[in-house]
Amino acid sequence: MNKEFKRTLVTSALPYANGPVHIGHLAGVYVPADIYVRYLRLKGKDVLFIGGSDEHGVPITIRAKKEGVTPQDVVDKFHFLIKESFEKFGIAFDIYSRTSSEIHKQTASDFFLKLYEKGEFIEQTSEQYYDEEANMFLADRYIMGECPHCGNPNAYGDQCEVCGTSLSPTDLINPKSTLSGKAPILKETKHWYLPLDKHEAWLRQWILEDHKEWKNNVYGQCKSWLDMGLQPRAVSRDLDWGVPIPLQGAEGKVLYVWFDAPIGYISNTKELLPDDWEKWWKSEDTKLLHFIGKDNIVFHCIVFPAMLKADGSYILPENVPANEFLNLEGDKISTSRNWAVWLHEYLEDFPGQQDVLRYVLTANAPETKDNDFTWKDFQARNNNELVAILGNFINRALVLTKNYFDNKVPALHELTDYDKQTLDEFSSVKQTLENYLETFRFRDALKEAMNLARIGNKYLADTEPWKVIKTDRERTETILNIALQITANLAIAFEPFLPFSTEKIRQFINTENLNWEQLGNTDLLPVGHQLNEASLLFAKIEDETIQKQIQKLLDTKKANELKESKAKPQKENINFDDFTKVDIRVGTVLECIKVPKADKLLQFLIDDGMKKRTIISGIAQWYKPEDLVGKQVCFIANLEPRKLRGVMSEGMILSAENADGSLSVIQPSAPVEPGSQVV
Ligand code: B3M
Ligand code: ZN
Repeated sequence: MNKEFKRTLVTSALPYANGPVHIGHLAGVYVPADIYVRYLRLKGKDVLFIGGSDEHGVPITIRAKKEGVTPQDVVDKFHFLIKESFEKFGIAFDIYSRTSSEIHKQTASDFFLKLYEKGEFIEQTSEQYYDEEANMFLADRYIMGECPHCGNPNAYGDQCEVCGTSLSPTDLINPKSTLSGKAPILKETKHWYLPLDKHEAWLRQWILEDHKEWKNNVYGQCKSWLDMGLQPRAVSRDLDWGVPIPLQGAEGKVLYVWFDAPIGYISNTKELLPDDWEKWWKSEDTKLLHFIGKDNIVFHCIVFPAMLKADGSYILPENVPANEFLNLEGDKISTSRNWAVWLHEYLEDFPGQQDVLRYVLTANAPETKDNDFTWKDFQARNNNELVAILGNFINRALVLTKNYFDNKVPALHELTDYDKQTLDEFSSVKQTLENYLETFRFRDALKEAMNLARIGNKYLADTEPWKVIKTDRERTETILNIALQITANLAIAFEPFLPFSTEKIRQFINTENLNWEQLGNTDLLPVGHQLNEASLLFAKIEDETIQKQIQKLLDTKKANELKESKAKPQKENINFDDFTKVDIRVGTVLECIKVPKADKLLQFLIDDGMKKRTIISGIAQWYKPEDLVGKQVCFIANLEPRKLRGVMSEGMILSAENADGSLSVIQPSAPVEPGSQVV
């Protein structure tokens, strides 16, 4: 498809305002989108870059409940944190708004209504779990129970996190509502469905035939969805957080978050351009591009296009350059396990070094497969590439010009073959870079830009102006003129990737207006042009700094292991005789009091079938004295009596110890005679 477009509308996935953003977000979506947009702007193209927070959905309501605040409180907190992180990393949105805005609610509501009125939905009644105590239908995430595949007792209604199987709530054995802890009942509820099956034929043609140029990972995923056959998808939910369904009798129902979120791209455009938004969404000469991560492919390539088509007045995306995932030090990035490099923390730990992260994430972007971020690689790329090649070259060119020529661009004299050869290498750079950028191959584009700096670095190393100056001033002038032209080219070539550093370079060379078309020109800076004072662009990152970051991750890993360790290593084997030496029995608790001046100890009086015995137990942190009175407990009857806090304790009550150290007393599953032996 080599259609000419008048304008480009770039959207980037709306991150859930349910937590801060991390390097995975940046590498997968926002840096690539930003590179593309900056490139188009530098070319003088008409482009709009839309971002925003996705503020609906069940995880946000769960977080709110857990923290005892409203969902709006949750999204307020994270929306602004996320927005700030993006700003600080130079992600140059034209607007970064949010789906809890009025204009969004109105837009999404109208969108639904139009489809409803056109008869684009089907209505279906089904049975869903309902919590009678909380008086509400339960979203899948609000139901827990036993996984039918692996027996994990804490599987969620949509997925078992132990074996990874996708579930539906009715698959769970012994389902329980996480709101009340009670077993939910099945109750009828009505929902609206987008019949994707009816859209299958044109989607097949549009993607599989007309868009063979889409990235392999995207095309492949779409093909496998289409080959499996599309099913109707519910676009409503029983929930009290979201965009209300604008129909009578639909009280307590909202739009499904994946229905309203992509409409957020439209509402945010409308918010920015209230009078002019339509040409961006409805005109055939607009090129619409969605930058997303791989988990969002089906929504952007199949569901949202079907919604747009059902409306009938919108254009469809021209491409969806989705990326794969970035891992961190070999493990999947995970918000809940705190396995991430958070952008707001990076900004604190590496102030002013946003471009370093942008560089590393682009050089190592997960464009065609999942990739790994490691701190060692981060350090190496900074020290060996940004500092040693790009920074070093520019610094030498500028410092030498200052020292020898009073910070003015020196004259160009006769060129040697080597000079010509060096300048020649510039002539094809623009085209090569464009080819990569236009096809979303940002890693290759960055490599090409770095190659320019390599050429410059090598040129100075080979020509050695610091030696030549001693004998040949004219020749030195030529060398540094060429080095400065290369510098100006680098300011253009790197602008999409390293906006902060290129701004500095432009400042050093005292040239504000550079545009993409000038790339490859070797007369960008006129002879005599006054330069400014330069400073270092990049600083070496020391081992110590990297070690600190690695240690931070090791600490996280340790904390997670502690949380997740289900079992301590097994003790050495014993024989049966050893076992029978231990006399474990069941007794009934008659009385229980706190041991004075001992926070951890409870004193029990136990009916052991023969007599009343006193046992001291260190479980006061987890049980109140009255909790266990009348209950049965297991205890070791033949443990040597010993005095604790002045009281003789005749045995030991058995408890199970959780990974966090908390204790839970062992009890028989049905009442037994006091004194019964545990065998
Ligand atoms: N919030 C999911 C995600 O962040 C979702 C994207 C919406 S894009 C319209 O992965
Ligand atoms: Zn399972």
